[in-house]
Amino acid sequence: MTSSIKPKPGLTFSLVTVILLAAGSVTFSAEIPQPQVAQDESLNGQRNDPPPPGAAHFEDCATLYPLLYWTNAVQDGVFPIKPESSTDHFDVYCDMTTDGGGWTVIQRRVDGRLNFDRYWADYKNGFGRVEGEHWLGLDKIHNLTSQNSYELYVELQDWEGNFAHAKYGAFSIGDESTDYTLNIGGYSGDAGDSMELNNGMKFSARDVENDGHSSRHCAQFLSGGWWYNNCGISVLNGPYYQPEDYHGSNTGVGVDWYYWKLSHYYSLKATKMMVRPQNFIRKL
Ligand SMILES: [Ca+2]
Repeated sequence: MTSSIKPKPGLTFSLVTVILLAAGSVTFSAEIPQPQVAQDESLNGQRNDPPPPGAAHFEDCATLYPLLYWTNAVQDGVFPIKPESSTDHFDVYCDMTTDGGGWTVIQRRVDGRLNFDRYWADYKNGFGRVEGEHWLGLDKIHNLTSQNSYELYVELQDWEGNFAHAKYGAFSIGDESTDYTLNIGGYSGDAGDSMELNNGMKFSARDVENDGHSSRHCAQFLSGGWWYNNCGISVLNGPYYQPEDYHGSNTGVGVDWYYWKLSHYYSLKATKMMVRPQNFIRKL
């Protein structure tokens, strides 16, 4: 290692921050990663650069939250994490403000710039940019949700400025040998439960048909990867439509969460899926 090593553009880290935990006698030192603008065009694969200082400390955004809290630095942003079973660190978007914070975002739609009609390999590895529209990747979601008991928060926004959410007290997916089988349950919220019907289903993508519909290839028919049943009542990875595009549409295809609008013909404006350990405590 020489002095020629430069930090990656866009990455800045505050140096040592000492936190005196409530016990008083325990001193914990860590370098706190600051929110950053990710430079990666794609989430495919692992990053090759050395792990940023502090990255190895955080298995998800929930484990990072206390450090931000005790330094009065709680804010949403992009941070590096490394789940227990991951071979390397990677960037995620941390939602530190919704419903107590500590959420690791696994999917986000905001403006339709990113194409979600993709093949298995893209859904496996992830695509997009974590500070904007993206799919974190099935391997990473598996690594996250297999290290603890996790919950899922789904935030939805419509074109009239309304928000709704669906929270699931239990959420995990299997590894690729199971085709990322979905385990989900324990719904609460005001968006309606449009996902427990998919419990136990394998993931499907444009080139992999694992759905429960006997005559339709759901991932092709609805143009996005998902844990389809037959084909089901939620597709947050469906094609994105602007209001002038979807109004009057009778295709039933889009960014769909049936039980909020009680319709397959309303394509949502924004979605966010994020995970957090069930035992997360907001403030120490
Ligand atoms: Ca089928």
